[in-house]
Amino acid sequence: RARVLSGIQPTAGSFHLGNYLGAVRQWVALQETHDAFYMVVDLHAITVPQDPKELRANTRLAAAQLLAAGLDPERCTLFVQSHVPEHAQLAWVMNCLTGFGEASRMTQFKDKSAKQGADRASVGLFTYPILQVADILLYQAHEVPVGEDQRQHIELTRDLAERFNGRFGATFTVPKPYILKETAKIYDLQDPAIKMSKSASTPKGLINLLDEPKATAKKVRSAVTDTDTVIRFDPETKPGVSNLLTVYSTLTGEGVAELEEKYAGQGYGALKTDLAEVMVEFVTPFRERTQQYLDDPETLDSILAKGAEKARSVAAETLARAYDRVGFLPAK
Ligand code: AQP
Repeated sequence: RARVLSGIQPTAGSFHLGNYLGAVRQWVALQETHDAFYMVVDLHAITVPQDPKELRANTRLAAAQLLAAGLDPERCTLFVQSHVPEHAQLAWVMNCLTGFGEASRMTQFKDKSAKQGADRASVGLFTYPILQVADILLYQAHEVPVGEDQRQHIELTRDLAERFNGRFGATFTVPKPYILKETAKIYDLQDPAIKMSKSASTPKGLINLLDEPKATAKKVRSAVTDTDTVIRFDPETKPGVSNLLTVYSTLTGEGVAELEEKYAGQGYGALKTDLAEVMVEFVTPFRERTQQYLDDPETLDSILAKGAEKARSVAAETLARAYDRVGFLPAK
């Protein structure tokens, strides 16, 4: 079986619809066909300041949401990044292989540090993509299921894997991004020119899966569309409507063309009302299942402990090989 690896930050509390449709949904599907490793990336979370108590609670909450979304610990390895110290240990080596200019070109860092003010951004935020390189290479992952915003980081991972292999001999699998075209980028409901994101979206444009279903339905019904009334998938000229059609189609399995036909001659109101209902049907059981996992922290923690053990056995082997190749003297 080919291997996949991906991670999600525990920072925001609730996952948003972009996280789910862009990434987590694919994780659930891939556990059936691949040797799948998924993690809650708490090391990445502290690249911006976190309250320790909240970070701990949000880490469990992220794991609970992943299980509620359909990850099955019998079918995949689910763990917390900081439980596997090899991530930080390989990241150091990767830091030393990365050019300063190369790291400076990462657009996510540029965007995020611009928002915080360049002087306030941490060095951790700057090197975060390199930690991500280590995350992926440790597991010799063939594919990395993510949203479009992560493509550049996967490119960096490929470059560094090739650089290491070229300099020290074949060590790492060179991974490919696994990005589904349809859901690569879910847009903000109020501003369909920007991606839905926990930091850039306004509360009305961001669908948090754990919000009150009623509030979510309201956000869908007040999504920005356009002044035309035709329901047609055309991301260039009708980004708002197209985004709604993508979400609708992915959640129900109905094709976009089918939906265009179903709503032909009807206004945007009908589409939005129905999508609001589809969304409520999706988030209601998701919230309940998440709560069930949270109510039983012992089971949750034991799932994560087993996952970490399995992840560590893979990561330790890769790290040992990489350290040997670099020329570190083995500890006796
Ligand atoms: N709008 C999106 N459309 C498709 N995929 C998305 N992802 C995030 N937003 C969208 C994908 O979700 C996965 C987890 O991302 P993350 O750990 O970076 O989560 P986040 O920090 O909560 O995501 P945000 O909202 O994108 O954060 P900020 O505000 O920091 O920019 C990734 O695979 C990502 O591609």
